[in-house]
Order: sequence, then C-alpha cells, then structure tokens
Amino acid sequence: MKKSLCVVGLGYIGLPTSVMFAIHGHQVHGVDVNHKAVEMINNKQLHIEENGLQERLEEAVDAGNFKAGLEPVEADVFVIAVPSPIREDKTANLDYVRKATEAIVPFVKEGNLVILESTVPPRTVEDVMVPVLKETGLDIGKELFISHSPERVIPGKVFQELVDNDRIVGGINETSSTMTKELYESFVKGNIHLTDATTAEMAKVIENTYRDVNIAFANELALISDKIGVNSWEAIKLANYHPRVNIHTPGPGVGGHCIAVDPWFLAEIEPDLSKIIQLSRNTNDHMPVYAAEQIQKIAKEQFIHDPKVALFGLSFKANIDDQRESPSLKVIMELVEKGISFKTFDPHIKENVASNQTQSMDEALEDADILVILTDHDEFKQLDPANIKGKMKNRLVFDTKNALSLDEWKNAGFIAKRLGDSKNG
Ligand code: SAJ
Repeated sequence: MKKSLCVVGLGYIGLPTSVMFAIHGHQVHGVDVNHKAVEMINNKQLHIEENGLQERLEEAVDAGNFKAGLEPVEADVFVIAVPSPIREDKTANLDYVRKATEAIVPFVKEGNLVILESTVPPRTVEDVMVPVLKETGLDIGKELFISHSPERVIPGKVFQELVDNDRIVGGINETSSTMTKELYESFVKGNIHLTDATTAEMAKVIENTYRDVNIAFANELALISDKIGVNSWEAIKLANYHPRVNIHTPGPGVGGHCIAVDPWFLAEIEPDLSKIIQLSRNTNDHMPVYAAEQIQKIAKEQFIHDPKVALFGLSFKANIDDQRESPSLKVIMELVEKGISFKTFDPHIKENVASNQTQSMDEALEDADILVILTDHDEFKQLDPANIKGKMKNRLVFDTKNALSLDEWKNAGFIAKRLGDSKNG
C-alpha cells in the first residue's frame, strides 16, 4: 500500500532512500537543516555525488512524489537518517538522533511507524528514542510503532545495494517489525530478516567492526612485510585462495563515517571487553602516520632533502567525492608537521578545500619529486608513467593502495615503491 513518508536527514543515506521510496509510488517529504541542500534538491540538483542519484531525483520530483523542506510534516511513516558521529573522546554523539526524534514528536499520530536508519550503539532505540517518543502521549508498541532498520549500503553502489542487499529489521515488537518489512518490500529484493531493535543495532555495528578488525590485521601484515622483504599484497592474495580465509587489504588508513567510527560504539559500552576492537582502531588510525613516515624515508634514501610531494587522492576511498575521516587528510597533517611541501589533486573533489589543492594533474606534478597515490580512483590506475615522467622533477612514486603496476613504472625509469611491499623495493 502506498504511504506518506517523512524522511529526516537528506544526506548520503536519506536522500537516496527518499528517492527510492518516491519512485516506488510513496509520497515522500524530506527534511534537512541545510537550507542550500533543500533548495538544490527541490531544483533537482545534487549536493552529494552518488551513481544514479541525479536521474532518480529528477524522476521522483517530476512525478510529484518528493519534496524537501526544513520542517517535518505529518505522515504515516517517519524515517530518521541523520549522522551519528563520535566526539573527540570517542564517545557516541547521539544529539542528531535525539533532536530528529524530538522534531517529529508534534507530527506523530496514532498508528504511525518511526524507523531509525542511522547506525547507533546497541540500546539507542530503547533508551534514547522510546523515552522521547513517549512525549507524544501515545501507547508505545500499541498506538505507535518503532523499529531500527540500519542502512547497509556502500557509497558508490548505493542504488544497487539498496535493492539487492539483505536488510535487517528490528522492531520494538512484532507489529513494528512487520510494518517496517512491508514498507521496505516496495523496493528491496534481498531477504528482510526480522529481529528486535537492540539485536539489529548490534548486528549493524558488528558488520563494520568486523571490517575494521580485518583491515587492521591486513595493515599489521603490511607492516611486518615491510620489515622482512615480503609483498603483503601478494601474500594476502595467496592466503585468500584458501576457502575459509578472507583478509582485507592494507592501505594508508580507514576513512569514512562508518568503519572508522562505529567500533567505538562497542568500545564505549564495554571498554574492558573490547580489546581487539580498540587495538584495531588504533592500528588503522596509525596508518596515515606510517604512510607519511614512508614518504619521508623514500625522499631521504634518494638524498632529497626538501622533497616536494604530489598527493593524488583526497576522498576516503575510490571513485567517490566523500572526504569524511579520509586518511589522506591525516597524511596531509603529518606532512605539514614534518615541514614537507606538497600539492594535492583529486578529480572527484571539485572545490579546492585547501590552498595546496590543485584542479589539474599537471599543476600538482610540477616540480614534484614524489608522486604518492592515496586513493585508488580509476583515473589513477590508468595513469601512464611515460606521460608523467616528463612532468616531475624527480621520478619517485609511492603507491599506498596497490593501484599501480610497479614494473610498468620502473620500466619507465621511476623508483617505484608500494606500502606493505618491501619485496619490490
Ligand atoms: N579499506 C581498507 N581496506 C579494505 C577495505 C577498506 O583500507 O580492505 C578502507 C577504505 O579505503 C576506506 C575505509 O576502509 O577508507 C572504509 O571503506 P569501505 O568501503 O570498507 O566501507 P564504507 O565506510 O564505505 O561503508 C561501510 C560498509 N560496511 C561494510 O562493508 C561492512 C557499508 O555497507 C555500510 O553501509 C557503511 O559502512 C555504513 O554506512 O555503515
């Protein structure tokens, strides 16, 4: 049955989710505090980059099924998709979730369903949302239904994953779960698994923590390999041929608003029991420092005393424009601290966020001694060393993402090195 929805938060999750509901016939009112974003969305313009979003936004707005505004409205279903970051001290900042819940209270009526999509520490629905929603005066679980249905999509492939991924739905009771499942069935083709709200919260946090711990393991293997003359990328690839081994890949650190954040939700709840989780977070957080040290070391080995670095890649992972928690930004901070000069280039980041960001590859390479790859954008994988070599002062290249073929670069006259690979230089 077609519903009216009020989606609070029109960011990387809320906006794609809103347009999906809208193009599947529901009437969606999106809410955001960002005036500019609201205005852009109503003009069918994007304030974020995501494959396939532009055409779907146009379709949703043209069909008259999607409008954005600054305030919530009455609806059958409320979906909350706001940020849930961590504070400086690594504790969960649930202010946005709390405020979004408070903002819908005046609009909630008997029979409504409230769904939280944001990733949160286990018990947030029960301990934070339910008390706020009690202010409606409605009987929670009988007159007002609440669930957690965590988003699980990967930036860059959001529309494919919104449809194909399995979904977890955790209601505060069975009716809440069933109502939520029926709603998402309008576009989800994956299985929808029902549970309680707290288990759903836990499952979502576990997924990202699993990945963080696994990446930390890969990074540790890279550090060991650098010491003992091994190519960790090759060794990990070989180990992964075993049917029960699936090691992730090393790199200059873990970015994004999820994997670098969510493990702290578990650490906060049980600090003494989450030892591997905390160690992994710290291991991954140290990788940008290590990458910067390696850059300095490579320059020293070639007797370049005041190296100029061309940093390629600012977003936190390949082929997206999102810089939140990006390891590149931390590498930059380390280089600044070391007094090493650099210019940066990222074809996905159109605004110059820092004075040393360039909008042209040639400008970034001009006078450079070392080219450093920090993000494995497709554009960088296709770089032709023969074309690059004339543009630089010295021919050094350091690849932190295994994006380049080192042999090709060596053949073109470069001294080519890779993070976690002391076998090849
Ligand atoms: N990374 C590595 N090595 C790897 C994989 C990733 O260093 O083997 C780095 C990436 O370069 C990046 C960071 O980790 O800096 C995170 O990237 P990602 O692609 O692993 O994940 P996200 O943050 O884009 O999205 C994750 C996804 N969760 C899982 O895969 C379990 C996504 O499905 C979630 O929806 C999303 O978090 C979220 O919003 O929670």
